[in-house]
Amino acid sequence: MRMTFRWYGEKDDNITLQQIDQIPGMDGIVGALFDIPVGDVWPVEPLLHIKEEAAKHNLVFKDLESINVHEDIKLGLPSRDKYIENYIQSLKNAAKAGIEVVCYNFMPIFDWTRTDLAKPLYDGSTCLAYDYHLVAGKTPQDMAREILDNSNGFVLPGWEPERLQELSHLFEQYEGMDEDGLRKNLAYFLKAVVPVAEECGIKMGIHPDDPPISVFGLPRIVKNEADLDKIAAMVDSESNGFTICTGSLGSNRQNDIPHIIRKFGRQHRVQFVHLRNVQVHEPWVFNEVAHKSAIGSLDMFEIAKALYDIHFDGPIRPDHGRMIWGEEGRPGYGLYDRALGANYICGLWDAINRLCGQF
Ligand code: DNO
Repeated sequence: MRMTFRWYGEKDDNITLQQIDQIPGMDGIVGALFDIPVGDVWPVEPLLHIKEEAAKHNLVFKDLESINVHEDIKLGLPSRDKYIENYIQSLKNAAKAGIEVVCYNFMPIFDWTRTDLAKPLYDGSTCLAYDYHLVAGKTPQDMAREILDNSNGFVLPGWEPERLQELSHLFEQYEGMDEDGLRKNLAYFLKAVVPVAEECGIKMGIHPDDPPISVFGLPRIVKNEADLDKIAAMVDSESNGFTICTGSLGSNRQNDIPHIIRKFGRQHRVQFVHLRNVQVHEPWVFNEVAHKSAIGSLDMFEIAKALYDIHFDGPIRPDHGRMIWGEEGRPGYGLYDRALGANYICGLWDAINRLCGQF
């Protein structure tokens, strides 16, 4: 595996590459071009620039999160072909810059959603949390406003202001679309994009819906094993793969993550892994916690063991961390707790490697 850390770039991150390099066991960064509007082509040069900067700090840059999919593609509008062409060009350019893995999602309108970005825990740390009781009675606008107002001045991934300005219009456009309708649009996209990804050596990994349940009546199609089966069947290629995000899938206790990893790992469809622990209090009421198994609902050892068993050699990143030790930063993406998470995962991996001793 390649241990990686999500980095928002020189302009947008308060964490430096040097700090990331100082985290034991860190191999690389996961990056993106945050100033390119969704749907436009990503050029090669700025990707090469990130690669060079990362290399100065002994870090590789092979993983993108995310080239976001334009809403017109998800909606299946006639204009989608133009955006698909652009997506294909972005993949080709990414490949020229040495990118191997591209994460994306197919969630209508909202990317991840939370009802609290700074829920206090018993020890004074804060974390991201979701409670479906708190969504009832809220409008999408309320939710968007709350998330943007509480982001400590940072742009949050997937919450691009230009998209959110059009919320009401977007909701109208999705009226009447069910899961099958959205699935058809994903299949159309994948049939066009995956052959090119395969040709240029890129593995695509769709990110699960976060949380994996319909929010505000919008369809969601990446929630569980059955959904992943349907996506895998859309295009028979390793480049049509998955980002296994344990915090997203794991917020539904019905999802058996080690089993999902083994099953899709055998098909060589696990391309990227986000490791995060969550404490699930009741269905659709959960908060994020430190990575250590005993603290949350997920057995991180079993998850790491499943990854080891499939000989996973792609990127793993510690996902959302809490805010600890007085840090102020982008919610979910502070330095300290993610660094602790990476160290914990490396410890698990070393121990499994020593015990099973294969690679
Ligand atoms: C949130 C992230 C998501 C993720 C996208 C992938 O913190 O996990 O924004 O990057 O859903 O496309």
